[in-house]
This record gives sequence, C-alpha cells and structure tokens, in this order.
Amino acid sequence: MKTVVLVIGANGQLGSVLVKALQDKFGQNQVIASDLFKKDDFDGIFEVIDALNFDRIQDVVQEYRVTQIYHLAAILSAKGEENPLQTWDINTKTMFNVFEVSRLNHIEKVFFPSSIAVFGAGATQDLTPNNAYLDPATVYGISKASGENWGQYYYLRYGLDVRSIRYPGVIGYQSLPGGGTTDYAVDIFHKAVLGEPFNCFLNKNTTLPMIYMDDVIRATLELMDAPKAQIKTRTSYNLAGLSFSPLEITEEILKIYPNFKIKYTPDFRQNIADKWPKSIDDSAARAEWGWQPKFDLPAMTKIMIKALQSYYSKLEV
Ligand code: AKB
Repeated sequence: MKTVVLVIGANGQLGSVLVKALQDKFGQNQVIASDLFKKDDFDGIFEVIDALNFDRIQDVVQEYRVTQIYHLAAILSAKGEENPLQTWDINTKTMFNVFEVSRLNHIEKVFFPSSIAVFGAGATQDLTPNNAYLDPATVYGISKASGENWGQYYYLRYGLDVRSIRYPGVIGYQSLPGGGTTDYAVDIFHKAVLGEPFNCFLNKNTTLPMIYMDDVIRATLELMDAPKAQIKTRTSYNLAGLSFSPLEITEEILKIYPNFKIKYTPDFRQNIADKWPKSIDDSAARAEWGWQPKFDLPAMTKIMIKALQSYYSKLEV
C-alpha cells in the first residue's frame, strides 16, 4: 500500500521541519500537512484542520487515503498553565479524535509525541529511566502521561500501531517554539545573533534535557520505520540528545560572541523546570530501535549561529 502521511500541527516548531523531511522521504504528493491555517510560504498539500473536529480529520483521512498520522498539535507546558482545564480539553480531545479516526479507518501507524514533562518530583532527575514513576506537575505533562497510556491501550486493545517519543526541548533554527519551558534555548541564539542582550526566565544552573532538530527528526523517522516487532515500549520512549544549563550554553555562545550579555530573571517556568529531569536514560530506544544522537552542544551552537546569521543577513538586504 502507498504510504500517505497526515501531519496534524504542521505549522509548529517541529511540524514545519518534519513535514519537509517527510516530503523528502515519501514525495510531496504523499504528505498532507494540516493546521488551523495555511502559511503563505507553504509548499505542498495543505488542509485546514481543527483537530477538535473529528469529522474534519476523518474526511481528510478518507479523501487522501491516509495510512499514517503524526499528531503534533498540543498546548505546551508553560502556555498550558494559563488555562489548565482548556489545555486538558484541547490536548486530550484532539488525541482521542486522532486515535479514534485511526482505529475506525485502519490507519497503519500513528505517531503521538510525549515529553519529558511527564516526569515530576517522584522521578530521579539524573539519567531518568524510561519506567520512572510519573507524577507530572503541569497540565501538559498530565495530558501527555495519560496520552502515553491511551496509546498503549489502543495498541493492546485494538492493535493500533501507536508509537511515541518523550521529546526533550527541541532546538532548531528553522522555526520558533511557542509556550514551552525549554524555549529559552532557541531564543538565546536569536538574541546573540541580533547582538541583543538576553533575559533568561530560568536561573543559570537549571540543567534540562534538549535535542538538536536534525537528531529529533531522525529519531522520529527511525522510530516510525522500525519493524513492529522491535517496538516493545508502547507507552513512550525516553530520548536523550544533550543536557545543558543556561550558563553552559552561554559559555558556548561567548566563544563566538564574546560581548554577549545575559541576565537571569526566573519566573513561574523555573518551578516547572525544577521538577523535570536533568538528563535522560534512553537505553530502551538505543536497544530496541538503534537510537544514537549525533549532535553535542559545541556542534549545535556553531550550526545554530551560522544558520541564524545567514537568515538575518538576508532579511537586512
Ligand atoms: C516544553 O517545554 O513544554 C516542551 C517540552 C519539553 O515538551 N518543549
């Protein structure tokens, strides 16, 4: 059967890059990007979908004979705290719509992203294991922890092939994150390249798990490509890229921009970050489908700065 992929949440930080990677892999006519609106510069097939609308998802799935769904739409950790009940409604209703449409339409594979936000005070913070106790303290984390279990339920009960990764903070130059606790690690590069000072909302020693965009896209595609028999973890896989604090990333940036200035004004996001892991044990992903990260902090810093220099210099012309 021809693979036809539907990406829900295609305008987001990860979605916009993942859609291009999927187009490269399967061909532009086999990838349906969707979100609440179409961006002017989007190239490819796009359908406006509000994932709260079950019928709309199902119509698109049937019209294009979709075989795989990547459900990336969600309200993230920091933004989600502004209106907890609405966040719960949106994150869980969209997830159930995707799982149910997938079950009823015999979708071959579903990707449901989880997050390091599923961990809370009950998990050890260094090399947090895949099967750590989950007591998330944000509504986003609660919705992801429950979503992981629902994904496993759909697999065990209906045989729906749901696959999932617990994403760390994602860092890339192509797109901006929105509403997360790890967003500072992208913003800091933009400020450095623009020659502006950066006001960090986390304190300088807050170490968090992060991952460079190329690694996270590759991980997602590798997980979705892995033979079904190898996927033994049906809740979600821990995934490690790199771990660093604001101080450590600043030290890397200072090697390229010695005059870069940062100050620290921790806000409510500090409380969120304080309960998250500092580093992740991803041995299950490594053993079961061969995961290996490629980018460390110095390599990522150099690439981010070079790419953003090029982006901003073109804007000036
Ligand atoms: C967030 O900060 O909320 C996200 C995440 C770690 O899932 N980037």
